[in-house]
Amino acid sequence: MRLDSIFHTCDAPFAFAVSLHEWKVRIRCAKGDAQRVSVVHADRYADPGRETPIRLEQVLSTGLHDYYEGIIPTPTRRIRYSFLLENSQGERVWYGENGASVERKHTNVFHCPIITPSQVHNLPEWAASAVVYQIFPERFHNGDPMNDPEEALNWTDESCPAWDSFWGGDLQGVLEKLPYLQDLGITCVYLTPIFLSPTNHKYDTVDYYTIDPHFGDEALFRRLVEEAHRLGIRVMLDAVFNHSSDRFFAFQDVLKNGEASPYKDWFYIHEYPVVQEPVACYETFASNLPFMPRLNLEHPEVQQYMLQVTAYWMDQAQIDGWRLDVANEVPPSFWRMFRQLVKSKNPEALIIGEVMHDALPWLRGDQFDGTMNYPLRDVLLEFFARQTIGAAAFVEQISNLYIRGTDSSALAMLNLLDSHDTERFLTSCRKGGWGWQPGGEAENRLKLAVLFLMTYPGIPMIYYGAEIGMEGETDPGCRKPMVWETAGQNLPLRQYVQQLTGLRRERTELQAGSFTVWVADESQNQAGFIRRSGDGEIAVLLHNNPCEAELELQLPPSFQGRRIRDLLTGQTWEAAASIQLQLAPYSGYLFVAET
Ligand code: ARE
Ligand code: CA
Repeated sequence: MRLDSIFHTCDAPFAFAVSLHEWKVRIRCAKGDAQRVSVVHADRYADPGRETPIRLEQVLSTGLHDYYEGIIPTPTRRIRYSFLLENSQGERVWYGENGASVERKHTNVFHCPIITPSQVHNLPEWAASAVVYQIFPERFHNGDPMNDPEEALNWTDESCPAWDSFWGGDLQGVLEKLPYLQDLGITCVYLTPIFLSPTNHKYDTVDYYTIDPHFGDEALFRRLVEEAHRLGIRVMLDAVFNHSSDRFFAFQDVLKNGEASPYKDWFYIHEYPVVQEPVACYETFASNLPFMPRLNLEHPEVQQYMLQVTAYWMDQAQIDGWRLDVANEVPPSFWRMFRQLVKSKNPEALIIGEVMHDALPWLRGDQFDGTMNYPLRDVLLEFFARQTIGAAAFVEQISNLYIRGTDSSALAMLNLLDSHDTERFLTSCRKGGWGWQPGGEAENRLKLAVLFLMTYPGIPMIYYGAEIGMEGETDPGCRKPMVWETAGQNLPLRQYVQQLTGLRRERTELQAGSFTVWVADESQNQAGFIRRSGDGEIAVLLHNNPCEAELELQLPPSFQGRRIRDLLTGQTWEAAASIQLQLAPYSGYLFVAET
């Protein structure tokens, strides 16, 4: 057995509490190396010899490794455990925190000293079944022309957004379109910032307690949340605490009073007098954006200020969660306080951080529930839009992303194809693959990606307008005004998205089910996986191929000999071990076994 490939550590994502009395363990070993893997466990204070073995299940496989996992039940909440790996030749290897050995050593074990409540990452109950819709309020719908900025353009003006364009979208607009969102199957709306700010995106907050007057006022916002709740839609706001606007009162005071300002430590000022041009003498968001001074969230006064802002909007407007801007540059110590406050106000509030890379440090249950899943988006761009990786690499990468986190965080990742910061996915599909793609081909690839998004673990997010085929380059091109005339909307695409959000909301397998790989066929470019929950199983097959295909599909063992139905088309097969399939280009299936 390849001893150098065996790996476990008593820490996420290899070990974590699923509840106060359940400890999940994962172990990795060389691909195909082990035939049987077990964990042998006991209470930490039990005498040697009192251990119980549990056979672990092989859940995922990547190019080099197999992953096994299982749950150790623990009435006492304190566990010692080691692993036993066996291969087909009868070779046996024991593995504990000091490594692998052929002989069992009772001191070579892993320790979970005690599971405490704070180690258990509880998600809001609604999270796993949520379908989120991201709205950039300036561009969604203009419900009140009276509050438009002076320079607002005509809504249907074809011109591409510039960094300083305004169109007059507002909260009244969002309120009026809630029935549209309900009809689309949306259960949660995430609004990019809405507080007072001079820019169209409002990521430079002037006053955290005032709704921007071009968007409406506090009473209107409260009405919007109430009405959304009445329609079964939750509302999340954007928490932009990493930086403020230079017009924020505290920074204005620093500009005026320099070193004498009581707010000087609220920011990272390098020297006095404070200058903004040509280079800011203080830290800003990104590099040298003088209008976005970075806030010092290590400072107790700033912490208290932002915690009060957080409490205010949760109390006043009953919002359902927060998306945290530039979350990875704000100190984790602040986010821990933030989480405690948010969950004490509303245990069902969802916290999603904006971290564009591996986010495990923030996802241990003490900071965020999930993060915006840009790493997944990168894989989806390559497989579906650009067609630069094949099914084998795709399956490997989505498996790796899945086991990068804990079970809770996997279900709360905000999975997206695009956002207000990226090129729209349909535009990427059109550019990718085999040169500029005409209508159907690019759209078919987008549809297959949507099918994936609605069936993979995590919360699917739709960026406004994606459902009707809107296109655009990266910021600011991706922020065009929403197209509302039906003549300009891709209605069949919208219907397809609606069908999938429906399935996502109906089928608990797709919400909280486990994830295992089923197909990775490089020659046909087909990927498949199974979502399994207490209610049943759904086998998802994605034929990411511009050509039709005919094939005999081998079913997963639990589907064999049963009546198979595709949830998308309703087509059925009386099955043996396999079924005959005629696959259209870029088609997908959601198989269930009915009898
Ligand atoms: C815009 C243009 C810029 C231009 C600037 C000038 O996009 O090119 O220089 O205007 O004023 C907000 C606005 C943006 C605006 C920006 C600055 O929405 O339109 O930029 O403010 O004024 C990194 C951060 C990540 C951040 C992205 C944009 O890590 O947190 O950059 N995302 C959030 C929001 C944005 C918002 C801000 C932060 C600021 O979602 O909308 O911008 O509040 C790699 C790196 C990432 C990097 C990413 C994109 O993936 O790994 O770290 O993200 O590229 O650059
Ligand atoms: Ca308006």
